[in-house]
Amino acid sequence: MAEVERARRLAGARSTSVALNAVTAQVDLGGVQAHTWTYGGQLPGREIRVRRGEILKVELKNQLAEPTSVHWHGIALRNDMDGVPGLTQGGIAAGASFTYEFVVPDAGTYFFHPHSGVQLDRGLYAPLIVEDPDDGADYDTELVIVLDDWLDGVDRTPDAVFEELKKNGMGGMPGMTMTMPKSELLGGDAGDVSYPHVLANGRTFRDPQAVDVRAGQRVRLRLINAAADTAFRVGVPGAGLRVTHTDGFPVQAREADVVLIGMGERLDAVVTMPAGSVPVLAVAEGRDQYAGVVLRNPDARAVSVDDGIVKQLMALPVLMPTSLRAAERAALPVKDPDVVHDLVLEGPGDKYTWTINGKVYDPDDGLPVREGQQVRLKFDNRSQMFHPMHLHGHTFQVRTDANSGPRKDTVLVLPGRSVEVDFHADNPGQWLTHCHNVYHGEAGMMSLVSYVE
Ligand SMILES: [Cu+2]
Repeated sequence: MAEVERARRLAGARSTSVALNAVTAQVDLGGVQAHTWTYGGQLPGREIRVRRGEILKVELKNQLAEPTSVHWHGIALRNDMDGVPGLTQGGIAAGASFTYEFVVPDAGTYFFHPHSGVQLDRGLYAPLIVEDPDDGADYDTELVIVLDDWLDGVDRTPDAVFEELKKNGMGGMPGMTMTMPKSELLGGDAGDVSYPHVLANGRTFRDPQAVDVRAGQRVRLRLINAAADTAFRVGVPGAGLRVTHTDGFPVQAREADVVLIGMGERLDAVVTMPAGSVPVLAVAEGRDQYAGVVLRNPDARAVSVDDGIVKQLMALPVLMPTSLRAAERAALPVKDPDVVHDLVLEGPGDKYTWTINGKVYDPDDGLPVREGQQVRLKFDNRSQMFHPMHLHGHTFQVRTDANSGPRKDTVLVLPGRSVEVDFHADNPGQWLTHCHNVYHGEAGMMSLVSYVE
């Protein structure tokens, strides 16, 4: 057992075992039927819930017709359990099984999904909630909401979409740029793919999930963006948000009306239930689409999720996660970096390539770091589209003037901007850093943070 893994294991740590089946299934998206790939036949897959410090053991049975893998997004786990085929393991063949087993070191809101092709844009995702024994003082109940953009089994498959993007190359089809979503908030293009639906907990706005909550109860929302190509504005018109965590880690609590959540990001916020019924509304940024989950007092009629409420939400100011500050207990010590790596983000090139430092992903070409170093990554976005840049196996602190940005594992880098993140190299292995737009990542926008001796 590696030294770092030993250090993570507490004597007598509790262990949780989960059986996970990757299977095709027919799912009901709320009036829309879709044939897709799922965990256990449901959408989202059933949540896994453990406590900080526990050992999680998951046996994945691949009942799909193609190889798959499971990546535990945001978890600082042992490298050989990170679920990246060709880097940390082989793909799990059709009909085969693989057992993931690792210590879950940090509490927070996480999720898991394949790291194989564009499978994430099917129904293969589920929440992973890591409880902190000290949690619960500032809320009464919690609600996990997973957001997604949807086309699989309705329109085209994600693989067909990716082929189309590559065929059309730079700039897409003639006239296509006109119809692609734009966003002032995101400073450019809001997406590369059009989706017939967006979903909250697997449901369209027409038939949303409804949850009973009594007036005055404080609900901890655990928001997860599992979309492939869509950022969401999320708010509760009629009640404010108290933002408490981003990407699992606590922040200095901030009141907000609306938050923006990019692909791969998570955000926790407490909402105090008013009288009647309110939606937790998620509006697809730059697109005319939305989804929601309805909160209602047991005696109230559920509010409908409709254009009127969307209009209310769109008039409210938006909090960007990068403007949050790490809570004192989550902040990393301020240190000068031992090594700085620049990552220039560009695309799309011919045949829809997205590059880092002019190159598409090459598992043999990494950004070297040494264990114990303080590392700075500088993401420099020279494209017209935002990129949610994700780092495996670590969380970083976003660098701000005051050096006190949020602890995160996924950070939005807007067009023409650069973002610096710092982390301590304390988890040896080969770790991807990549764009969490699944099409950008698959088209090359991935690089490797590579521990060297
Ligand atoms: Cu990207």
